[in-house]
This record gives sequence, structure tokens and C-alpha cells, in this order.
Amino acid sequence: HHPQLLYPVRFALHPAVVAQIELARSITLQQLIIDEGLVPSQEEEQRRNNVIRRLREIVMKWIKNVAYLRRLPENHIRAASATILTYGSYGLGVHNAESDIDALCVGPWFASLTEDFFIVLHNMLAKRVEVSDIHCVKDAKVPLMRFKFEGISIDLPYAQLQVATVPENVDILNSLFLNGIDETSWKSLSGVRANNSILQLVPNVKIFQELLRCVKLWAKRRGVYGNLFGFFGGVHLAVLSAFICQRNPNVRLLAALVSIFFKTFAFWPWPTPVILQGSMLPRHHPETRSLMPIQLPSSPHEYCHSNITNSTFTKIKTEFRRGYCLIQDLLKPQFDWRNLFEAYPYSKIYHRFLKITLSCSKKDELGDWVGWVKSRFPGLLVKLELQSFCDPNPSEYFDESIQDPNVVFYWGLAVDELDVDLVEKEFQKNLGNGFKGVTGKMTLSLIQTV
Ligand code: 3AT
Ligand code: MN
Ligand code: MN
Repeated sequence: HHPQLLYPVRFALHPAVVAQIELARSITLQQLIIDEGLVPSQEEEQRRNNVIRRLREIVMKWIKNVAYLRRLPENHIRAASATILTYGSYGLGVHNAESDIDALCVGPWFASLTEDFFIVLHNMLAKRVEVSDIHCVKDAKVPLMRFKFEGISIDLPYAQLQVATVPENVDILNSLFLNGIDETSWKSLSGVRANNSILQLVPNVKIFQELLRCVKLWAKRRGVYGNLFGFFGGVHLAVLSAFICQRNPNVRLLAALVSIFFKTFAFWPWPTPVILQGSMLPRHHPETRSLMPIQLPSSPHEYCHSNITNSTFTKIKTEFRRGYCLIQDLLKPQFDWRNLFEAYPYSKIYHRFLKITLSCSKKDELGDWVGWVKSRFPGLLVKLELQSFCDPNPSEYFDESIQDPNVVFYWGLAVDELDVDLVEKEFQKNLGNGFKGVTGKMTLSLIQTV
């Protein structure tokens, strides 16, 4: 860490002075993160702990029930257990009040995904007063149930282990538990595995969490967060942040780490992959066509799946460089972190937006319809790109002017040039008739702003 190279100043400052300013900047940054409401309060933590405890109780009841339905011998029923492991931002300890809880349900050999999880457990959950908006996402890479538990969004995938008893804090890095598990369960475990490895590989968990919180706020504000839209997902930013922490184990000041983060990635020679040290190394690097390959630390043959396109790649690089330019002024008296986190001014920068409106004749099917269209988004973006540079705004807008509760939800996609009719045809082709059960409507319109 060479401050002179990080913050070019006309007169060389004494390293102690630089460190002092970095310390002051770190304190204001930590305060900004708190002021933004990104650090959950004691009560919110309590609430989440409670939710997880109760989910554990529910899956425990469920597994006894399934064992009974399967007519297992009584001692097997007594020994039967299932548990909940958290991953995602909650598992990494970088969640805020708005984050969902990513909770993996881990069950024993006799509890199947298609029946026991998606039917029996689903019905048990649906009956509870705390649970609302429950739906199954069966055809995703990682199939899961999605619902709200006392208002907190929960993502609940399932992994089936070939054991009879699943300890509450089952160590899923232990091969004892992984014998003979199926492909889908293996994929479902990947989020927990990635989190566990990241937390093991960083030299200091607390500073890593602080850095990641800052990086996520930056990415959200600048419109480069959202895997479905071709930007970073939480796991990508976690690996990038962990990478910076690993390479700078002696840098303990948040401001310095943030600076190094931007400097490193403003000049990163993509497509050179970002790989954490100590991750299991493959003998050959797996082939990837990704423009920004970031390796999943727990699976040497896998990159974090990303949907980055040429357009979003360009945008991300621009934002890294913008961050780097801004932090160069860190030592100057007028430096203000708020510039780094300034919201991306879409309507100032672009004048043509593609508006996507989704509607459904039954209100309770709108969620499924939106989920389905969203899951097709990466494919749709690639098609759009053939026609025009496209900067998808990952925030969702609810159109206040539309009163119909069965309608709407839209994203503004900034586009240069576009033939809407052609795009509409492509979109319809992509959506196809593949979606069972729910038929919604999608309308595209081009908005021109002045
Ligand atoms: P939020 O705070 O919820 O926005 P998150 O990191 O928890 O951030 P998600 O809830 O969307 O993000 O995802 C939860 C986990 O699912 C993170 C990761 O372990 C897994 N996951 C999601 N997207 C990918 C991906 N593209 N590649 C690999 N793993 C992924
Ligand atoms: Mn999450
Ligand atoms: Mn999630």
C-alpha cells in the first residue's frame, strides 16, 4: 500500500499525515454507512434471528411429519432432523433492513424436493399466518420457494443429503455429508459453500464486511448492481472485496481499502479472472466467455455466473474509473464521500428509454408472471444489444398513475436506437409459451425525454 501512488499530491505528505487523514475519512465513511440505514439495529437483528429460529422449528416439524408419512420406524422418526443454513448477504453479515434472508433448507435422504419440499413443506408454510406471497420457483438453476415471513422476504432452496440426521449447524464442507448427493442439491449448496470459503479466506472479517457494504452501496447507486440486468450480483462484489482484503492484509483503514479497491479494478486487465488465494485451484482454468470472470472460491471449476453484456461491461468499467478519479482527491479538504455514492442520473444522461409494463388478470398471479419475465431477462438483453447500446436501470418502478392492482411494474432500459416492433417480436419469441399456468401481458413502449 503506497499512499503516494494512490493519492497524487503536489507535495509529498508525511506518511503519518496521510494515515491521519485516511483515519478521519474512514470514520466519516463508516458514519455515512450508518446514516444510510445499512447497518441493522439490535431489534432488527433480533427479528431476523427469530425468523430463522422459527423456520428451523418449522422444518423440524416438517421432517418428523414426512418421516411419519413415509412410515419409517419410530426410532428413525425420532432421529430424523432437518435444518436451515443462511447464505447470501445475511450469511456474510452485510445485510440491511431491506435485504432478503437467503436460507437453505437441508434435509435427509427420505425427503424429496418435488414432493416433500415443494408440496408438503409448501402447504405447511402457506397455512401459517406469518407467511404471505409464497410461490415456488421450480425451473430455476437453483429451485426454491420464495415467500415473506412477517414481512421479511425469504429465499428458500433445498438440499437433500444422503444421511438420516442433519445436525443444526451441519458442516457442508465436510465430505461425510456430501456422499452421493444429487446435482440439484449440490447446486443449492453452492451459496453456502461460497460464503463459508470467503469468510475463511479473508484475513479480517470485520473490515471485509465494511468494505463490502461500501462497495454494494456504490454499485446500487451507480446502477451496476443486479445480476439479472447484466450487472454484479452480491456474490461477485463479495469476491472482489475479499480479493482486495486478501492482497492487503495489513491495511486496516476502510478509506484506504476502498481506494485500493477502485484503483485495482479501474485498471484490471479483464478478462483476466479474479481468483481468491487459497481457493481450490483447478489444474486448468475453465473456459469462460464471460467478459469479467470472477471465480467462485469454493468451486474451482466454476465462475460466478454472470450476465454481463458488452454494454454493461462498458458501464461497469466507466464506473470503476469514476470511483478511482474521485478517491484520488481523498486527501484534499473538499473531499466528500457523497460524490462517490451519488445516484446515477439516468434521465440526464439518456433520452430514450424502453418501458416494460407487465400485467395479469389475477392479482395473485402477478408475482409469478413478473418472476417469469425477469428470469428471461438475461436472454432478452442479449437480443436488445444486437440492436442498440442498452443500459438497463436495475431499479423497479411502480407506476403511481396506474390504479389497477393487477398491473404494473416496469423497468426503464436506456437505449440509443431501437425498433420497438422488432424488439417486441424478439421478446415474445423469448417468452414463448414456456410458462405454465400463468398468462400475463407485456407491453413495450419507447419513452423519449427532452
Ligand atoms: P442482497 O442483499 O439480497 O441484495 P445477496 O448477495 O444476498 O444480496 P441474492 O439474495 O440475490 O444476493 O443471492 C443470494 C445468494 O445466491 C448469493 C449467492 O450465493 C447465490 N447467487 C445468486 N446469484 C448468483 C450467481 N450469479 N452465481 C452464483 N451464485 C449466485
Ligand atoms: Mn440476499
Ligand atoms: Mn435472495
